[in-house]
Amino acid sequence: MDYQSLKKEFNDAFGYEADKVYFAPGRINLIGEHTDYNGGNVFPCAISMGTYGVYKTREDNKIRVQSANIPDAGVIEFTTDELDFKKDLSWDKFVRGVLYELKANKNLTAPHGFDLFVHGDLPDASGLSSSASIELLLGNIFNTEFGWGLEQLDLVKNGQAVENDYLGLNTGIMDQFAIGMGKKDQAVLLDTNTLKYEYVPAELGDNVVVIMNTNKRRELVDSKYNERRNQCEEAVARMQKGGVDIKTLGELTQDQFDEDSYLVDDDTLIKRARHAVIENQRTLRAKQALTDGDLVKFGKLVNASGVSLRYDYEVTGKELDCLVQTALQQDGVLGARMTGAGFGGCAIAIVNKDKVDAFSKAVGDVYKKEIGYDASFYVANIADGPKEIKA
Ligand code: GAF
Repeated sequence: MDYQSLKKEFNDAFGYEADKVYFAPGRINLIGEHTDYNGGNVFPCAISMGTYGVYKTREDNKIRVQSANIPDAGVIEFTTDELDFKKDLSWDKFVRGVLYELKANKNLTAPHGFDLFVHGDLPDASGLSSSASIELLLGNIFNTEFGWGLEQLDLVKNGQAVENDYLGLNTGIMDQFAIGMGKKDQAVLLDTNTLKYEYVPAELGDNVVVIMNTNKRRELVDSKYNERRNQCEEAVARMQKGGVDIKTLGELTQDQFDEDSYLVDDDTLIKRARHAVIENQRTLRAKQALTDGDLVKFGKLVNASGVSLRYDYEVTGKELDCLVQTALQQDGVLGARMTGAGFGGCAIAIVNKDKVDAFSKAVGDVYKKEIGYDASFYVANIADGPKEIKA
């Protein structure tokens, strides 16, 4: 999306010139899925698809916002004091939520109102973190425009607080961190227990990451997501009761889990915990494989993550399974798995760059035949975090 057309969209909505254009990316996760709320490792990257925000300061305390992605909502208007959560809010829940949490946690209040036009090119609810993208977009706009001097990590944590405390979704910190701390051509290995992180060049040789979108909206994802989280916490509680001294599953090696898993004593809980423990270790092995340039091994670990998410964590479904299984049968594919929360949304495949068109056509044809509607395919460009866009 280019600067001029974004400015024009603002002008059409509000009838005057905007001051500035900002951007925050979306993210893919290479490996380390459903580990972030288990104190484990994740290995995501920010991508060039994301959310744009066109901003103009106001002198009064009115906030007016409009989104190209939700045109029916029109211009939504409120004041800098009207931030409380209400069930019937549209996408303005993010604007209010980001300001509400900054007030609650940092005692910061918007000094004046603003007009804002938002336009995202991330498919909505598709597992590429459109919510975290808008949370970090808004956090960065407010921090710059209101001169608050917060660190990017503060804005990352604020985004997570919006999810957890304002919207009531028990997500981990991966999405906001990947977006806020994103770096061009780098994946970020994050230990969600300590928040220590390291950039790792996403050097894939002759290969690229292809995003495969099921175009299935993630229905009921919030309740199933929270259920998975509760199951992991219950597994930890049972191990603690049996005398194992841990706070999260991320503290366990595979061998330790193996020896103490009898304490969990429930087949579903054992499967969930086993995924979290092994995926956490697998993420470290995958980071090592990528650093060593062993792309074949990296691809196999990506596949293993997918198997575990499908059979132990059970967060895939027929659409994601169809894309991943079909992808793995194609020529020039090193690995494939779902990415993000699952239950629909997107998968990724690591594909030889000369074979992307043939790959997308072949997988797309099978998907259409089996599922009945089209999947979409995009090559992921690994990109920087939030920034201001200039003319
Ligand atoms: C969603 C959540 F927001 C993340 O915190 C993470 O748990 C992910 O699902 C699964 O790895 O994107």
